[in-house]
Amino acid sequence: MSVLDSPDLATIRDALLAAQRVVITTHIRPDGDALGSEIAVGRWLRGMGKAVYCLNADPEPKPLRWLLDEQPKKLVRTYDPGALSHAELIASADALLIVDVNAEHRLGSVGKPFRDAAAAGKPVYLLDHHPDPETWFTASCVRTDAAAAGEIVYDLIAGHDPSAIDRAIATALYVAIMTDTGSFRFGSTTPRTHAIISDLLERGDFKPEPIHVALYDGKTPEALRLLGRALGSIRSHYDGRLTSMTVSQEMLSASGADFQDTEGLIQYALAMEGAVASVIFLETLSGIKISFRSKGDCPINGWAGRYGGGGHANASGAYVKNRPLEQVRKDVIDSAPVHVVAPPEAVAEAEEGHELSEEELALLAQFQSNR
Ligand SMILES: [Mn+2]
Repeated sequence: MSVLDSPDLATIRDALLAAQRVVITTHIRPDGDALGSEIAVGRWLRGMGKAVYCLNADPEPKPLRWLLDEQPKKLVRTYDPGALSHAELIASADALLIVDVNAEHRLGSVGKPFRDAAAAGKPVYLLDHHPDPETWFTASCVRTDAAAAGEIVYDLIAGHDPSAIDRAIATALYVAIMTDTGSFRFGSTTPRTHAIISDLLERGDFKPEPIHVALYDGKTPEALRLLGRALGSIRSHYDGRLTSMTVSQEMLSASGADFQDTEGLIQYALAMEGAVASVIFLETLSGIKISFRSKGDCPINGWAGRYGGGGHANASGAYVKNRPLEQVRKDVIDSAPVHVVAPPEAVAEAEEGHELSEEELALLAQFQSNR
């Protein structure tokens, strides 16, 4: 297995290898990529005798608790801004590392201490695969073509010592890459993704099935009742190219589900025949969380950007406060065409059988393959 190395990654690897005390963090509401990536780095560095801790603003979601249970005690902790011991961990670290997120506000309560540490001259490194990173880091390795931060972490570790990838690290990286690629189905999945997974399976000697069961087959009756209601809320727009789903507070309480149970629901809206993009509106107590998903060459991060959010080309999000659900819904759906509807000229010309330009042919192929 060849390692994809680069000067920016090597800089961060050298800095981590030189450090004795490292604190790692990731984004709020950490997912499989966030936790798997930081655990893999943490286990790798601890394996060399370094003092390493992951301090996250939020605890792990329930389906990932087993992964945390497999780690040494206190490798991953939920940051307590009032805890002296946590402040001391950050203060005494030689290096801080951020994975799978690139903006201070997405670090939650850990954002300020990390930013303050950077301002005070402590090295803060970034390993991430999201576009448009902030620039306050000492060094960054950002690969937007990586399907998961876990792929970059694989290169980080394998570029130093592939034999360090034991079962624990391989399992953590498998979780990172598998979850961020939607079980290897999103457009971000590449031959390299599978090559890395192949190497992880060989080195780690673990079985994928129990991981998938733990992550996806542990639904509570309440979560399945919510799924039923959410499926009933699916609407189709613009000739079916866009679908939407809505989860209100009323639906959550009527089903008895947790907000965490809304995770992954949008995939069902995107499963409708002909849909190239989907949007889900999740009513929280403090605002409307909007998630955007798309298939193929249909970037929706610009659409999320209109509502103050952002993310990947095929998976983005935004959060709107102080506006009622119905109004946000209408606004977002009304603003969809420029982002998800194919240019009408391309369709009209094709129907009339005119000669099309290269550009129009490409647009048309995209439009048709996405239907
Ligand atoms: Mn990720």
